[in-house]
Amino acid sequence: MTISAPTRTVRIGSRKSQLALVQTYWVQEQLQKNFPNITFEVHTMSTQGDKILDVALAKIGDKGLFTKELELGMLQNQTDLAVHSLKDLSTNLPEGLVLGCVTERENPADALVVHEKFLDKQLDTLPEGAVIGTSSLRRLAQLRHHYPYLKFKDVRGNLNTRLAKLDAGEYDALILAVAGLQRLGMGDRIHQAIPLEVSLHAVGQGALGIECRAGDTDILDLLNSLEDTPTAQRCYAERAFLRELEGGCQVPIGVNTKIEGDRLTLTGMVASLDGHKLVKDIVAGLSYDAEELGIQLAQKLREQGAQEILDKILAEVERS
Ligand code: DPM
Repeated sequence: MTISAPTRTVRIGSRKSQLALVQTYWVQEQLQKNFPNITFEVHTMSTQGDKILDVALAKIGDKGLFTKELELGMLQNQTDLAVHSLKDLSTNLPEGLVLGCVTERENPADALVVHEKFLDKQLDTLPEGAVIGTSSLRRLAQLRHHYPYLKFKDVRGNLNTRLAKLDAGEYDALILAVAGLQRLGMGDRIHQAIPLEVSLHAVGQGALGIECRAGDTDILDLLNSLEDTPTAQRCYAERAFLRELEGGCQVPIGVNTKIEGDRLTLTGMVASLDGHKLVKDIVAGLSYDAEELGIQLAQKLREQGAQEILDKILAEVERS
């Protein structure tokens, strides 16, 4: 079967959340534009992560929480590709599946969203004891490091649920991804983009990763048309860094990357949950060597104690 055959239908797997659907419909539209003779269908599925809403993310672990059912769909030939927020996609994919492309990244930063009583405040000027909602260990550890006088409280649920809890006064502020808020048309809730000096973002944040079967060259050709090379190189460096540290998605590991000409700069940090220990370093080299740079940075941070920090967190999360 060739991809130009007018009868071909390509089945796209997606989670059902509002954000997932916005992202998937965007991918469908781009593919439809690039390949008008192919029919692109969206198949929605619930993942484990959508069902377990009452347990802190850190405790349920992260092994494919938001991706497993979508991956099974491809392996069982019910779908041909799956659209993910790249940051939710494990750095070790199941046998038989590959990262087919990485799309152009939006602003990868974290955002501060405040209750109306704090509209005149910034992260720096929130009062002692202000309650910040987040269930990201990465955000928690970095903010505790910089603002030890703030309070932190877990928050789950989709964006609308979280914002409703904030507006109802359960929290004084939330930390959310700029990209997610923007894609849902809620960019006006972004009170402050958090500076990178305070919070390094998650690996792959702000980019979409599209997964497909290894060796499915028809699909890989289609996905190639959506790849943004600079974003892909940055994300390959970030993912190699995370993979090398054997961190899942739910660990206090943050990154930032820049590409200037053919040079890629990767900054990374690992922090303890109480924010007391934070190791951070930077590497630079040819963007062509993206994965090598990620591995180098992981080794550098390990020499500064990153492994001990991570081992301790793993033990703590298992015990709790
Ligand atoms: C992962 C994390 C979170 C999501 C952990 C982290 C945030 C959880 C929370 C791996 N996935 O960032 O340290 O704060 O409770 C998620 C969001 C997006 C993709 C929402 C968000 C949108 C942004 C994007 C949940 N996954 O981070 O506010 O596509 O990068």
